[in-house]
Amino acid sequence: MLTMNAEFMLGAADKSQFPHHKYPEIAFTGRSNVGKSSLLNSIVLRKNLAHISSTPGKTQQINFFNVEEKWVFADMPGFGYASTGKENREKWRKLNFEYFESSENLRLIIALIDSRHDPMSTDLALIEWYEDHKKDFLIVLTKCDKLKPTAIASRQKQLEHLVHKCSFCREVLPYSSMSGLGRNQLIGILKKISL
Ligand SMILES: Nc1nc2c(ncn2[C@@H]2O[C@H](COP(=O)(O)OP(=O)(O)OP(=O)(O)O)[C@@H](O)[C@H]2O)c(=O)[nH]1
Ligand SMILES: [Mg+2]
Repeated sequence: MLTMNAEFMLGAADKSQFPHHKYPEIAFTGRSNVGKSSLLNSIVLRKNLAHISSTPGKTQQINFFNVEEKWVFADMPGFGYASTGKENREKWRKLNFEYFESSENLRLIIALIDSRHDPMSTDLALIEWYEDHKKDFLIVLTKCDKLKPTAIASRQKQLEHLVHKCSFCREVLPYSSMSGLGRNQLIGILKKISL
């Protein structure tokens, strides 16, 4: 498998820092520790492009990466980390929604959900928001290497049922950054995206 060219562009802690460029943007969202940075690294097949952390909730900015001069990936700050205070939650909300609302190049939001757990209320609220605001999104079930095939299938069914009335959900994709499960399908989806 070929690695992809990928370059860190910048980290944005507020709206004034969002980058301007000519590529379609893909945003990676989900709770802290769900595996956003690992997913990003697994797509480009580089271990350390996006910083992987065992301490959740560290990244409080949106990190932008130019990939293959084809896409810009936005690694969003994670949510739901228990020790994050009210002030941080408010900052997180503002940064995320300002980005979703103002990015003209945003073409797909990848909503990551840990395949081992039920989705959190924040996951569901975000999905509802994407649907209401007509934002194309894709649900990626992470860390599937930790589950048996039957458990993966039932988690996939659960999520498919949750979104069965959504017009903007592309699909629910089982994924593992470790085994590569789902990578080819995901790249297939990315390749069809244009501005
Ligand atoms: N087994 C397994 N572990 C994974 C997988 N993806 C991520 N992890 C582990 O989950 C932990 C968190 O991964 P990250 O990629 O840093 O998660 P994140 O969503 O970027 O976290 P924040 O940036 O803190 O929001 C790390 O210890 C990873 O090694 C996967 O597909 N399989
Ligand atoms: Mg991360």
